Amino acid sequence: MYCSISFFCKVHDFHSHFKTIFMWSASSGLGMNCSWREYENKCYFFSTDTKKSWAAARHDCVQEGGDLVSITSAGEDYLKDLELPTWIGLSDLLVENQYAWSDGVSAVLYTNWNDKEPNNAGGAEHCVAMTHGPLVTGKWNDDACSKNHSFVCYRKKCQ
Ligand SMILES: [Ca+2]
Ligand SMILES: [Ca+2]
Repeated sequence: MYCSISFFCKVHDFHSHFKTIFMWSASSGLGMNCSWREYENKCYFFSTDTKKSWAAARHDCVQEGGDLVSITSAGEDYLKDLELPTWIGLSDLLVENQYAWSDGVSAVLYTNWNDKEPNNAGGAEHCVAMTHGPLVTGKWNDDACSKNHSFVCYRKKCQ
């Protein structure tokens, strides 16, 4: 179930710098599937229950006016809400070992690879998912793009 921006919004401030926007449909009761959140002037969607291939996940994000998330700094506060592994917008689909963000804009200046990643296992790993590292959650792994994972979209504004 994918949520439309047209659903009702309610804003919660639960600590000083993190504003969460909960979205739900009053009539259909779809609320628990909806999770758009505003963080530092961008709007994120977390597909908690929905798992898709990297391309299908990206398609959903684009349909909603966004893209798979680009991570360009170490601001990872939202990781605590994710079910891992989770697709992000990074891939080397075009040229092996040359990673690019799917939004076509963000430069790959920051990376957070897990130990021994990216390893392009079997010569067939071209899409990047956040996963668990030995000590910290949110480390990156190149994975097979056809696997069904949760995903995070982002767009510039929530409304
Ligand atoms: Ca690769
Ligand atoms: Ca890998």
